[in-house]
Amino acid sequence: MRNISSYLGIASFVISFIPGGQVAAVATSLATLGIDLAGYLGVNIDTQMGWYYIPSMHIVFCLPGISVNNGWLDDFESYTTGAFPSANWTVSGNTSDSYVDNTRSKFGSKSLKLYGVIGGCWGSIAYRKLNITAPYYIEFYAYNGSESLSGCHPQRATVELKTGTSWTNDGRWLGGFESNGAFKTASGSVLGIYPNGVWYKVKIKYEIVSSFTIRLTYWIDDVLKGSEDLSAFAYENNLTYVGIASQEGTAWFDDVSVHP
Ligand SMILES: [Ca+2]
Repeated sequence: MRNISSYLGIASFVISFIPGGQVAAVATSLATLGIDLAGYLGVNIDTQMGWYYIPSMHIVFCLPGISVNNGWLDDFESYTTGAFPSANWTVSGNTSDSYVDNTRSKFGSKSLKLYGVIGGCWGSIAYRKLNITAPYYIEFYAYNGSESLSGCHPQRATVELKTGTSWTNDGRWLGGFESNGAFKTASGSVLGIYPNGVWYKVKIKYEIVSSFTIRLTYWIDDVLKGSEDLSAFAYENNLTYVGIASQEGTAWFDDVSVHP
């Protein structure tokens, strides 16, 4: 069970839900989600079943525009298919062939497809304001395409922090998938090999340890893979955007979130 009251500023709202770990079936039921006095998440599916707690369930926030007090979750369901989700995201680098796609998703029916020019040096990066202060977690599901990469940064799905919404701004690299499926951390450590064509859950914790040091901790598919301490940049406190990208070729992202 997970205490979510700290970043939900409301007592109850309507959600749709799908069982954790299952991709195919998407429940159409609507349920009422609430938080008890201890701050735990509960769901009322119908009045006969009453309230019970969620052991393992993937919650999709389906009311567009609900913003949590500290962070957010974007499932890309509310955007127009075929268009870039400009209401919340800014694209930098390659702007063509990057859009909300209804042909592939981890949850629901849509995801964000990003395309970096094959054989080029022109990735596609989508930036969104973090709306949170450290320490925090960045989570997303990524699905890497299988194109052969030959450009000057032959990587697939990657993630970074940035001081603004342009690839030219100062940033902090957080890591990503290499062309061979290796996930490399910010310092270049390989966490494992993850073949293309599969959805992976990436979770990264960002902490400011001191004015000199920050710490990144990595999970892939909820398996803790390790952490590393890195020297803080002078602009560390100005890293207020997260950027998800496909450096070359196609990568899809779903359920991107930032939370305490
Ligand atoms: Ca989705």
